[in-house]
This record gives sequence, C-alpha cells and structure tokens, in this order.
Amino acid sequence: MVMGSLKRAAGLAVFGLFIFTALVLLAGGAEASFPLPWQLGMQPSASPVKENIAWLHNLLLVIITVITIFVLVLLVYVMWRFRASANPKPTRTTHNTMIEIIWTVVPTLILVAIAIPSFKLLYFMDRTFEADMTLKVTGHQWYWSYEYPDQGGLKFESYMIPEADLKPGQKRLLEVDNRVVVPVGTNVRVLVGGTDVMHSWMVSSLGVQIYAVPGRVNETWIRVNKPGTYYGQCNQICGINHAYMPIAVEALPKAEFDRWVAEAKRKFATAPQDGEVRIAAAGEQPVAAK
Ligand SMILES: [Cu+2]
Repeated sequence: MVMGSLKRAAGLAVFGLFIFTALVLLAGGAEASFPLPWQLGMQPSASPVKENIAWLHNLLLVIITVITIFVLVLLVYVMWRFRASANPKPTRTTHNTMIEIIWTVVPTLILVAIAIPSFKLLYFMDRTFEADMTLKVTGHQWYWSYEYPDQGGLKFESYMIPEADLKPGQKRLLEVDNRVVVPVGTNVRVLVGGTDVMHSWMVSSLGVQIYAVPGRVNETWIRVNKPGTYYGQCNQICGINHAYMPIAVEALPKAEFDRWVAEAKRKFATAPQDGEVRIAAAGEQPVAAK
C-alpha cells in the first residue's frame, strides 16, 4: 500500500521533471534579446557579465535541485520508517552528536562554495578596469537620455515609440525613436544618473541592472559580444509612465559605429534639445538647460 503510493508519487515527479526539462529546452532555443510569450529561462547572453550570470544561475539551479530532492527523500523516508503503526513504542532519542555536526558543517561548506563564485561575479560586474569609452545614461520621467563624452559630447534623448506609430516588425513597448549605439567588442564604462526620481537601466541579455539615482553617479560596464539590438526597460517603479521608457541598445561593428557617430553628431546638433538635463552633482538640484 505504502510502496504503491510511493511509486505513484515517484512516477509523477519524474513526469513533472520531464515536462519542465522539455519546456526549458524549447524556451532556450529562442535566440532573442527581448521577452517572448511563454518564455522560460533567461535571454541568451550577449556580454561576458551575462555569460557569468548565466553560469552562476545554472550552478545554483543544480545545487538547489539536489538539496530539494535530498530533503524530500529524507522526509518521505522518516514518515515511512517512523510511522505509528510500525512503532507502537516510540523511540525516545533526542540527540546524536555526529549527525548534528554533519548537518551544521555540510550546509556551511555549501554556502562557502556558493559565496566564492558569487563574490567573484559581483566584483566582475562592478566596473571595468580597462574602459575603451564612456557612456552616460540619465533617467528621466519618462525617457532616457544618452551622452558620449569620448565622441565630442554627443547627446540625445530616447523616447518610446507609441503603439499607434509602430511600423511592421517593431516591438510594442520596447522600440525607441533613438537607440543607444555602442561598438561591439569594446569595454564601455556606463555612468548612470537620474534627474527626478529613481529609475533603473536594465538590459537583460547584457546582464545590466543599475539604479539611476538623482544626485549620484552609479558605474557599471558592458561589452557586447556580437552586433544586434538588445532590448531592456526601466525596472524601478518610477511613476505613471514607468512602463513606457524602454531601452534599445544597438551594437555595431567598430567602423559602422564611427560612421554612426559622425551621422548622429549632425543629426542631434540641429535637433531641439528642450528637455535637456544633466546628471546633477551630489547635493545639487537637477538643472534643466535653456
Ligand atoms: Cu523609470
């Protein structure tokens, strides 16, 4: 009777695991740097930081799966082994020094084993030592602005394209009028600030999520592995239009990037810069230029 239900439970667990694996494999097949309906798992990695995040994620997934299965097996065994019907006279055992040492030391070792790669990754994500160029990102209610200090201070604003104006093939709530363009294979130092409330610059496939705080400059870095467009969103609840300030990072080969810079300088030199604002220094009110 007991063995029968155990077998049924084990059968169900194996079936569940099979369905889950199939879904993950299906979802993993999608090579897209934006969210997809019914997506499971993470977007494919397009930067060294994201590759390392995915690696740590997969390691942790294995560890928590093994721990969960181990604890489940122990619980089921204890329920069966010490059931009342087979133990009319209950055992009075309360302590076992050996077991207590094991269940203290082993989890500690597991935590240390997780902490080492975790801290290594935190420092790797923090900043790049060898920056080839700098990109300044500023969060506003409710759009982003970008500035290129190494390209003659080129700057522009990036607004979402409203649903009614979308052209065929453009992504709803993700497409912007001016994409932020970076060269591939280049260490880009990203300085992030804000002018009004807290925002967050998040691009999933590049492994970046950093707060844009008024009066403060946060630093991170990206290095895009291959050309393409990588989508993200502000992921700090920042007001009524929080959902309408997407991010589109376009990575171009270096020569094409230089051409883009020359073109962008002409385009944005003449464009009106009404809402132009700069990252405010600590303790200073955000300043809007005339
Ligand atoms: Cu925001």
